[in-house]
Amino acid sequence: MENTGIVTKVTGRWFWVETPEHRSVRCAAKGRFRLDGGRNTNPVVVGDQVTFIHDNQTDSGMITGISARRNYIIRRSANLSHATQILAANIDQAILIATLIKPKTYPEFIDRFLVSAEAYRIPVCIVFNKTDLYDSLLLNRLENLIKIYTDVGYRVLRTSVPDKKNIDHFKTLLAGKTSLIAGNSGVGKSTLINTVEPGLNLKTNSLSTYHQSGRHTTTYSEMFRLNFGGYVIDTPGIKGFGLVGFDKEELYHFFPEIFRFSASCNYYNCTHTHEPGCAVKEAAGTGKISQSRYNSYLNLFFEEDKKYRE
Ligand SMILES: Nc1nc2c(ncn2[C@@H]2O[C@H](COP(=O)(O)OP(=O)(O)OP(=O)(O)O)[C@@H](O)[C@H]2O)c(=O)[nH]1
Ligand SMILES: [Mg+2]
Ligand SMILES: [Zn+2]
Repeated sequence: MENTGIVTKVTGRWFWVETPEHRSVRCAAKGRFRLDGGRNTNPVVVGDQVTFIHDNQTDSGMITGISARRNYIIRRSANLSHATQILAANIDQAILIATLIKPKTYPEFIDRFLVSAEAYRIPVCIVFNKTDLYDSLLLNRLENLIKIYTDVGYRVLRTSVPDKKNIDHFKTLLAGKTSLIAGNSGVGKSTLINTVEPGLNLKTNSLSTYHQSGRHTTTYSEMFRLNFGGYVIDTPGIKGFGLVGFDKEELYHFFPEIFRFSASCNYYNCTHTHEPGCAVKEAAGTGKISQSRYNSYLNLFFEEDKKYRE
């Protein structure tokens, strides 16, 4: 008998599939699959809607197919291989957890994440966590960043777990949706999820072992059902996100404010890097576009071409 379900976890050769009745079935899969109507074959990832055959004798399953993906977020490969690693598929929103200290999240990392989400039209919220650790200098920097990102149109939240700051807002954000939680290792992704859903008991980097930072506490993506509605996907800390599936001439489409100004550029094929009469460069010069966002654009634009394509 063929069943359907959502992949919640992938470990080695096992795929955990949650059925519509909320039962979790351990499944195997033979290699890669062609998505409905697609040309390429794909490995099964968290969030995939799959069909599987259930074997009553072993109470396990065999995955037989994957449905076409609504969207997905790609992790930049750790090595230079061209293989892309999909973090999760079919998500309603992505929540980027960032911290200004322990560890420091760089603006370019944030912008790279926003570009990958924009490319698949995935709504993003940026959550600045650990605000209890910020001194006046960092609080000042935080306000600047919040202004930059809210001006572009992103939703931003500042949270602190020990101070219980905005934890209720974080919970409201998650309710009823499938959310991918992403960010560098150690920013508090698993801790924040535990705070709103204590029953999950996710492993976190305890304060006493904080000095071992650099080690990932969460080692694979996993999807959890929330008892207040919705699903959350905890992911391992990431260094970067793959910019895949578009040409670099299109990059400016994924910086909403750059895209807006580009309408007034002199040349229709302006790359917004050096051209005379570039409205984007001018806006960056007068502060209408933030310098840090424009720098990220230039850095991503001049990155090696090969990183853009599969
Ligand atoms: N001071 C402070 N510490 C926090 C806060 N949130 C989380 N932490 C601490 O930060 C450390 C790392 O938290 P984790 O939840 O393991 O981080 P993670 O993002 O899941 O890390 P990986 O699983 O490695 O990607 C832990 O010691 C947490 O207790 C916060 O708001 N303030
Ligand atoms: Mg974690
Ligand atoms: Zn231009």
